[in-house]
Amino acid sequence: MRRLVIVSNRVADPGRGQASGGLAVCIFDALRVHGGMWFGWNGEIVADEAKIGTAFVKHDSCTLVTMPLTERDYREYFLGFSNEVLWPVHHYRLDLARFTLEAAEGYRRVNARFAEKLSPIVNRSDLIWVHDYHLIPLGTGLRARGVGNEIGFFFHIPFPPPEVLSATPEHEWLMSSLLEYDLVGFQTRSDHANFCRFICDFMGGEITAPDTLCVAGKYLRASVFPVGIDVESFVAMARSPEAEKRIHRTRWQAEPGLSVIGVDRLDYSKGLPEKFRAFRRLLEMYPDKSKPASLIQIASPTRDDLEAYIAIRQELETLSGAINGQFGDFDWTPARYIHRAVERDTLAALYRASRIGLVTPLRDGMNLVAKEYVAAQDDADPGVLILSRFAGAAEDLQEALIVNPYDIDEVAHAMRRAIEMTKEERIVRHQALMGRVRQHDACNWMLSFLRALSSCREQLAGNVCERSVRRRDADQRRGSLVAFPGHSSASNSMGKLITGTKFGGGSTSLT
Ligand code: GDG
Repeated sequence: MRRLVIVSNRVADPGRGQASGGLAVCIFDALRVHGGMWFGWNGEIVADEAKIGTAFVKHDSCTLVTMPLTERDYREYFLGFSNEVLWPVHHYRLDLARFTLEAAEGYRRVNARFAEKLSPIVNRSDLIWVHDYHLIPLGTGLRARGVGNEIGFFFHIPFPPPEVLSATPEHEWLMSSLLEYDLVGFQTRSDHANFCRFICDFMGGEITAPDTLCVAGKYLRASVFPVGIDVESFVAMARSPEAEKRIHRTRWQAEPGLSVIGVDRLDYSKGLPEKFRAFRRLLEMYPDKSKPASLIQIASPTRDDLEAYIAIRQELETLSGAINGQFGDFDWTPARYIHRAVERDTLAALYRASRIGLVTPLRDGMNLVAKEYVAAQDDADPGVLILSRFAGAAEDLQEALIVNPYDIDEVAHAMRRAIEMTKEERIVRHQALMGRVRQHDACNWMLSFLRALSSCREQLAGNVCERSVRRRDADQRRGSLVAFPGHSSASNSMGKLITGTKFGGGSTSLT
């Protein structure tokens, strides 16, 4: 089996088992299945750039290779360009984007350092998979250091329409760095369509075959790979004896009415204030202070050094306080807002104990919480998923109650409908949703991406591509003539690089 090298901004420690954040969750799931190496930041800050070294830790089937950042890197690369420029722009929030030259420079610097530290430990047969917006130019840095391997890139976040994206200073440079990857993956068809439109309308490129794009003589593949969850382990977690006990406790202590669960990082993209307002509207819809439902909102802390995140926290605290002040009673706290991360098995139990899963982001790449809520339900008496049409998950999970999260009345009415929905209708919807969650699970996501990545060069074999010539030159500079991993001299028509070597049994083990 060819080794998989996953690169992401942050490497989480699998031993700690409490990953809040979709990227960490799905990379755990991918590495559990495949094994390999995971390279990235260890979450630590050091004072001096000279002290940055890489540490190797073996963990079951995977090796974690990590390094720290400096305070300046954290400020400029992580908070600055990644989270005050790319994150808001990709979530259609141009009003929140803050661009500075220092941040852009920090982003380039840290990406170059990732390339410098990673390139010497890459084997020629490795498949390299780079994750998310922090590392868009990493492919360019690796190519410049002679890495000729197949490299894929996956956007966990939305890819906005070109008219929005082009508000990012540096967008031309960023977009042309994507051309150094063999494969670029997206969560949804609409993200993919936005990307193709950017390539064709703003960069003068063309679509030469399904999922194949050409810009100025460079070819790349771009496809849709919807992220999923490890369904079976989530189902097992939600049905474990510990979960049963917790569900029992939760129900026994339950506030009047049904419970509604929300689980989101405390991020402005997740639509939390709108969700609270919709919940307040629901309470207003019921006469005589009857108590139709209670909301539990887990809002795990994230990026809380940034102004926009401090503001949303304050807004939520005010809103939940106002709802409880207006509607609460001696025996009832209608909105419980928990601003900390909770254990994963607790989440599973809370999902299962809740009649409504309320997932209403204003914009989201996919949203794993929607899939986890479905997987946790009791097949014989399932709850109802209410899902924002602006979550990537809505492209697939059409049997949820699909809502516009900006429309407070519509979301409140969907909650009312869910409260009143018959068990028969809930079961029919749940069965369909569960089928879709199983169909696009974590394993499927990973394997379909890796299969596409390992066959990219065969797919592009007929195209004369300037990139392959540059790779050949880079390989020659490294003093060796190598075939692209997994291809014999006879089958490698891309770069016409001749050896008889086959690495690691080729790509077949991934298929
Ligand atoms: C990004 C994209 C895309 C949340 N709170 C706690 C906790 N979580 C877990 C959830 C879920 C994950 O974190 C959140 O994933 P999402 O997909 O909902 O959202 P993002 O973090 O924004 O993820 C997103 C994803 O990447 C994958 O590609 O779907 O669109 O934005 O698994 O359960 N986990 C624990 N405690 C918490 O308090 N243990």
